Amino acid sequence: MTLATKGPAAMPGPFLWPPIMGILNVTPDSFSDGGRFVETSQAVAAGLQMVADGAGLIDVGGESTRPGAAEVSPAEEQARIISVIRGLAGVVTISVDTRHASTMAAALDAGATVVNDVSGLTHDPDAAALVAARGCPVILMHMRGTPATMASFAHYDDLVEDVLRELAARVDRAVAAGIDQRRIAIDPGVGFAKTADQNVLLLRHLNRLTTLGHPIVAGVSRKRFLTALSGAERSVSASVAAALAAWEQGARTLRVHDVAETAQALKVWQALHG
Ligand code: PMM
Repeated sequence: MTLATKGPAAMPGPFLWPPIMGILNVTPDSFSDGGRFVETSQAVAAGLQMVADGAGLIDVGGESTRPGAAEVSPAEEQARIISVIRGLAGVVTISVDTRHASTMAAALDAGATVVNDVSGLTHDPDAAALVAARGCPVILMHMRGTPATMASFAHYDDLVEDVLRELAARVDRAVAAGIDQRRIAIDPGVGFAKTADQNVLLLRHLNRLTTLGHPIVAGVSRKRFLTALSGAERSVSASVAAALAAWEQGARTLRVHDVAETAQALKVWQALHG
């Protein structure tokens, strides 16, 4: 793995987080199994469609982090996503959704410019140093345990305070590793080591996280807790309603599957709120 900076040095200073981040999961069940080349071209086409629909950032991931999901090796993860990143590089800003430093490095070499780590750079001991060396913006998400174990860690003394404190610790750790704090965004980690009720409570009080002084990214799209609330599975309307509520509570980037619907709803919301 190369830790050194490749290509032009990253621009110093803050990063302007776009309002809509489109989700591009390149896992075996995401696209038709016509082989890797077909899968790559379908994934690139899906990414381009999300750009046309209003996404300013595309989040490319090759490992499912849904509750109970099995781990994927970095080699397999890279085989899934690197050609997709190359196909989209230069067209739109790309983040790589990974917990592995070697995948971060390969993705940045292929044209991604943002790192999104659901473990908040705690899973891989090389990750924080890599992000510091590359100078790229990074999303630090809150979770406990791993996707396989996180359900057993959903016990909090004071949910919002605990998430706030644990996110602050992740930010401190990242800054201590040399990451420019103006390039750090935080994410409450909806659905990660949280029950359905805890997700609701956290979203109601999301605004409290703004006290940390970092832009907030929120991912609520098609998450399981919405099924209980809406009575419908993977409902677009339920996802859009939750995304707007997160926006109202201070989220500045919405990580979504349904880009067109969310972008349209956000435009109306913004117009009506002056
Ligand atoms: N959720 C998932 C994966 N990556 N990254 C961030 N920053 N925030 C999230 O909420 C998040 C994430 C899992 O959802 P998916 O399976 O729909 O991608």
